[in-house]
Amino acid sequence: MNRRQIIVSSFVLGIAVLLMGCSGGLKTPTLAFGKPLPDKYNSPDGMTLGKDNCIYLSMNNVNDFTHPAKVLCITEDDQLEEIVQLPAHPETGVASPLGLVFASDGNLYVSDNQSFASEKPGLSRIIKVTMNNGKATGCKVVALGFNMANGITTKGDRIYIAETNLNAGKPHKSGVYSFTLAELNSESPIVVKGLGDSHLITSFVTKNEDHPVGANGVAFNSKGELFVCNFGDAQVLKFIVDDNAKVQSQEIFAQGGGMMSVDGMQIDKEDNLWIADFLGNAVVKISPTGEVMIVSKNGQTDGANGELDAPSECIRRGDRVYVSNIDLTYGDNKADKVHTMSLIEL
Ligand SMILES: [Ca+2]
Ligand SMILES: [Ca+2]
Ligand SMILES: [Ca+2]
Repeated sequence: MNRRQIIVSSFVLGIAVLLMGCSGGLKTPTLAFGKPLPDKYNSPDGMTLGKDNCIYLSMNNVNDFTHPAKVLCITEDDQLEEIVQLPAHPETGVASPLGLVFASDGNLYVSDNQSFASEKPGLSRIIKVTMNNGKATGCKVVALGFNMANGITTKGDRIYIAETNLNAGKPHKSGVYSFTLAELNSESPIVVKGLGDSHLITSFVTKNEDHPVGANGVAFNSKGELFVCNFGDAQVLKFIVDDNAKVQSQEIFAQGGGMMSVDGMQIDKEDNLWIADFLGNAVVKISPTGEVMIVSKNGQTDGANGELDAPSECIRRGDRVYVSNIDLTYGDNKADKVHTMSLIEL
């Protein structure tokens, strides 16, 4: 290109960017709660909407594990309330919750991902928090042996949980386990064994060797179809599973489209998938037909003004989307001292 061509093409690019801005293509998030989180809440992650319309939130605290991990709720008027402090793992001395979900028994099931606390495989767990009228009445470990327990969801009398790393060499493999509530409520916890375990309903490969991070967000839509995020490949898989959690079919539902990764996922009442793109610093909406829309996105930041800062989960409540900025040191992100959640008005 000569100088004139460069000037013209820069001008055209400038107009295009301006038009995107004018059409309101990307939404600008603000600070949830109008201020940063206190140090005792330093790494928010998984969220689920309760029947009481509170958003239940895993406060993982990986940025400073000296503060114990808790489950909080975001009330309808945006107050943060503590539900329970989770039991520390006997070997690592911490709990490290990611996904959480209410099952049909009314109790909360929480993924405790110990891979942030120790390099030793197999330490991650499922913790059941017994709930009564919005109050936690106890915690019990109901399953053990995961390497990286991550997203968790439910359908009928079953729990489905993403295992982000099956620890099976190259290429990177991950998958989804399913358990009945009855299995999880026996006297002794279930111990999973990885590939070959009868509870593992599917396993798949992540091709991206720069980011060998697999199954992450998991969620069912209103038709009972199961969606699973494959983080490193920026890919969402769709599964048809029967009531016994046998996979009948699977396909790639969405991939790429501006997404750099797919971390936590929640599905709204209109069957839109809401996905946190950790690597892309973005919040993504995927329509029921698989159309990928980047709703909000920004560069690297500490998040002090409400920007997305390594977001790991987002959830819609009414016309607002709440975003957990886990702000974990990974990829281009460096954990910083400003702990935040973002809010996007639709
Ligand atoms: Ca996650
Ligand atoms: Ca931050
Ligand atoms: Ca950061």
